[in-house]
Amino acid sequence: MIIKYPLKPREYQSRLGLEVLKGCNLIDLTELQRSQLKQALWQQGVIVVKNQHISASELEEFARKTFGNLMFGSNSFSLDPEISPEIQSQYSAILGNPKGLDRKPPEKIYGARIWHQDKDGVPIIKELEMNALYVVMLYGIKVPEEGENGQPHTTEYLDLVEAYNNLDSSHQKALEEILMYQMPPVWFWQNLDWDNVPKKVHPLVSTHKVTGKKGLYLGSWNTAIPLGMEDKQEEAQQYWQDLWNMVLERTPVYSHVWEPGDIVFWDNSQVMHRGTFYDSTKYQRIALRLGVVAD
Ligand SMILES: O=C(O)CCC(=O)C(=O)O
Ligand SMILES: [Fe+2]
Repeated sequence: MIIKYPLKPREYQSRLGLEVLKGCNLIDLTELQRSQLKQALWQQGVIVVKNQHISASELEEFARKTFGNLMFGSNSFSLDPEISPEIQSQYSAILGNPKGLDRKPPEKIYGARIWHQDKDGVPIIKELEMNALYVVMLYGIKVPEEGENGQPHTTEYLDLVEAYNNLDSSHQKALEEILMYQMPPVWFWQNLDWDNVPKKVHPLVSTHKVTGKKGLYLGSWNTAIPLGMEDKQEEAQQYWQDLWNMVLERTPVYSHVWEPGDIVFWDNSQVMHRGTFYDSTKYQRIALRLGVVAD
C-alpha cells in the first residue's frame, strides 16, 4: 500500500516570541500598526519588537496610546538623581543594576526567577476581573554579556494554551470543573487573615478575553488555592505543585535571548514566565518594565 501523505512527526513551533513591526519605531506607529501589534500579542502571547531606542517617558506614552491609562504592577516612582532621567518615568520600573556593578552578589534570590504570572496581583484592584488583559513590556537597554552557565541572558516563557492542549480530553474536562482562589503574592499562608485577604475566584481553565482560546490559569504555588481547600494549606500547595510539575514536564519553554533594544511584550492571560540569573558583580543589566491593563 502506498501512503500518499505519510504522517510526519511535527516539530513543535511555539507561538511565543514572534518578532513584529520590523524596522518600526514604537514612538511613531500609526493607529493601524498599534492595532496590529495588539492583535499579534493576543494571538501569540509573547511578541518582540527589536532595535528600539526610546526613553522611559516615551515607553509610557506609547503604552497609554496603545493599551490604556491603567498602569499596574509597579509603584509610582520618584526621580533618582543618580540615574539618568532618560530611563526614568513615573510607572516604569528599572530592573537590574542601573548604577553599576554590585560589589557583592545580592543576598536574596530574586522573586521573579520563580515561574509566575504577573496577573496574580490583580485581586488587589477591586474593579479588575481575573481575566483582564494585563500586558507587561520589558525593554532591554543593557544586556548582561552572560546569563546562567555561560549561556546568553534570557527570560523564559511557558504557553498555558499549549499546556491545556497537551492534556487528554478527560483530564481537560476534569480541570474545567475546578475553581481557584487567587490572592496577591504578598500574602503568605502563615499568619493569613483569610477573611480580609483580597482574593478572586477564577476557573482553572480560562477563556481568553479576545481570542476565546482555552488555556490554564494556574497562579502561583502559594497564592492559588482550589475552592474547598482553603483550610488545608499543605493539600492546596501539593495540588498546585503536582499540576505545575505535570505542565512543566509536557510543555516546551520558550527562552527569549536578550539583545539590546529588544522590547518583549507578554499577555499575562495565558503565559507564565520567569527571569534568569546573571552575575551582577561582573555584568550590568538595565531593563525598563511597564505593566498596563488594556481597555
Ligand atoms: O527579570 C526578568 O527577566 C523577568 C522579570 C519579571 O518577571 C517581570 O518583570 O515581571
Ligand atoms: Fe514577572
